Amino acid sequence: MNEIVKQIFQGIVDGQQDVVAAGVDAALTAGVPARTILDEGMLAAMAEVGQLFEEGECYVPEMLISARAMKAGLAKLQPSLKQADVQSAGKVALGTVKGDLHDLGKNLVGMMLEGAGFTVKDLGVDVSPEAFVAAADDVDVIGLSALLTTTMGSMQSTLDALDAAGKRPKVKVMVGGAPVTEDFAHRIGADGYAPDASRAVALAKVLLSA
Ligand code: B1M
Repeated sequence: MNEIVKQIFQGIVDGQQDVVAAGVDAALTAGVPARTILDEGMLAAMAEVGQLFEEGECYVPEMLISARAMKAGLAKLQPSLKQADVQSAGKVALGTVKGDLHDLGKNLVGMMLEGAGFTVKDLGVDVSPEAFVAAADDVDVIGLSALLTTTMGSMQSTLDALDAAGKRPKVKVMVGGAPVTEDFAHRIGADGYAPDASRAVALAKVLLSA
């Protein structure tokens, strides 16, 4: 692994915002591709933090500090993930479902969608089914993110609420997040599932052309 990318990785694991932000700047200046910084430096580091948490080697406060460091890095990386002057490819409302406070994955999906020319309305975290229903009239696609097995049920509740409010099939629904699978997406009646942010962009394009 590139030395600066290693520093970014370790900075996230150690929760050092300044090291991560400076590392991303330095890596971009050195010509390291944004995708490499994201995949090898940042996403790999968050996976490591999750592993340490599972093994009881770190706790919630440390996870939070690592998440803040990742956010500082993402803020620096965001302009490189965007293309300039792209016409809006469609409108997407994105949110982390009710009961779930994890937002890094959702934010990354939003950044990549914006980079591909989508207009993104970020509904935030812990978003109620009612709030998704309220957003449905203004967008083409709704994106639901969940990181906890316990909040996957909120995806079902959100789809049920959209159905009950008569918002489907006018609006397409895509789902994602670490515990979510293609099979689960089918079972709850979502229009599509994406395992990561790049594939979320590809999926949104497919859903809009359907
Ligand atoms: Co939490 N947490 N957490 N946590 N946390 C996990 C998810 C966990 C797997 C850790 C572990 O045990 N190894 C575990 C869940 C276990 C389970 O449900 N099976 C867990 C737990 C248990 C908890 C708490 C319950 C801990 C506690 O309080 N005892 C608590 C729950 C709080 C709540 O939400 N109600 C909690 C809290 C937190 C923090 C607040 C401390 C912090 C979040 C800070 C924040 O987001 N602002 C946190 C963190 C950082 C994590 C880990 C370490 C990292 C998550 C992350 O940001 N990854 C995580 C372990 C792990 O995932 N390995 C863990 C980086 C991010 C870019 O990836 O979100 O997966 P991800 O997004 C990916 C894809 O999933 C996909 O694209 C993204 C980019 O490729 N994707 C989509 C995501 N959304 C998508 C939507 C799409 C398409 C693709 O379409 C719409």
